[in-house]
Amino acid sequence: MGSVFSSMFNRLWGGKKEIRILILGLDGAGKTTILYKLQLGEVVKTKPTIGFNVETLKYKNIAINMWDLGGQTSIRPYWRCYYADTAAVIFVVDSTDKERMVVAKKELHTMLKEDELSDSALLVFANKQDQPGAMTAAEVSKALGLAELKDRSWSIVSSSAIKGEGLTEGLDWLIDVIKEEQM
Ligand SMILES: Nc1nc2c(ncn2[C@@H]2O[C@H](COP(=O)(O)OP(=O)(O)O)[C@@H](O)[C@H]2O)c(=O)[nH]1
Ligand SMILES: [Mg+2]
Repeated sequence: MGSVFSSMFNRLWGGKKEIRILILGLDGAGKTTILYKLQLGEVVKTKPTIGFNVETLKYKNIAINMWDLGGQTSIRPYWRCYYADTAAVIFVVDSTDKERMVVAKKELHTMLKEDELSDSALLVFANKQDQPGAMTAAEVSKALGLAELKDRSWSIVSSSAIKGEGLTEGLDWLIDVIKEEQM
């Protein structure tokens, strides 16, 4: 699995520019599981003074930052430190968490309003598809209001982070979009 992802990400390597990717979503969505599944190197957990946990991974010229969205509107301004030059946002959703789908939608749309994220591509993982009763990607897409997004490259992909399913498909799409925007 690790070599699959490193060879995928190697396609982004040519440019001199640093490429920044954010992985975001509510707590429990499966973000950390995905980041570890990528096996691109060591994941480092830091706690900025303000008190939210940021997990980071550097792979060649690619910087991946990740944290939990939701609650705590007071710390939201500090997230901006991580938004600059973000090529792509990966938004992870627990497809079984129907109650919090409305919160996920709100967090997603609030975040995408940030100026610095206006050009970022968006990949949504409709995660935990291995679980019974999981909403389908189409249902998650509707619940998140993805069709309302204007002027943005986006895609939603069904995944099971635990089984490692769907991750390659989603990231393949994302890497192609970033590649195109770099040229
Ligand atoms: N069944 C199932 N469980 C998952 C999946 N992805 C993550 N989990 C589990 O969901 C819980 C939260 O995952 P985690 O990666 O810590 O979520 P995070 O808070 O978004 O970083 C953990 O117990 C994971 O093992 C998945 O695709 N399927
Ligand atoms: Mg986590």
